[in-house]
Amino acid sequence: MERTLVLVKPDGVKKHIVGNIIERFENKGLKILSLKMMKVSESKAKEHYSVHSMKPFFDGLVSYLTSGPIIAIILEGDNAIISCRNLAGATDGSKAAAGTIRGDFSLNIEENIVHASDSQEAYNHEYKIFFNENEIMDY
Ligand code: FUP
Repeated sequence: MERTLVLVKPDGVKKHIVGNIIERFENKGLKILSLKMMKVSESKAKEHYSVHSMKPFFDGLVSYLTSGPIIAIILEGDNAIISCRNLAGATDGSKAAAGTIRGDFSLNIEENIVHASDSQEAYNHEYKIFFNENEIMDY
């Protein structure tokens, strides 16, 4: 059984599509192990996107993730990582296939509605930024 971290980013929360997004993951068969709404600090945003720290878009990415509340979710299921990546769609909303979250709700790469871990290593790095171990349900 695999786990992954999904974030509904500030634009997703502002568009009132949190329920729609969570429903897609639940319909797929993924189990919610933890879920919270939070305002991301600048230091947490920088840690989350540390792999991009040298990229020209890094500062914009950090301001975007800290621009309003997000929903952080830990999901579990067989092949959870690739399954959530497929539901999210291509990084750039203008290129993401219709039917995916980004394909349906995003027009560009800067505001692309969701984050989903892209590997086991990424998940291991990311989930600790948003959750304590005792917040992850065992059921
Ligand atoms: P993804 O894993 O699909 O979220 O995409 P990346 O890890 O490649 O990028 C992380 C975030 O950086 C994306 F959600 C959007 C942002 N980004 C840009 O703003 N410009 C770029 O050229 C590439 C990524």
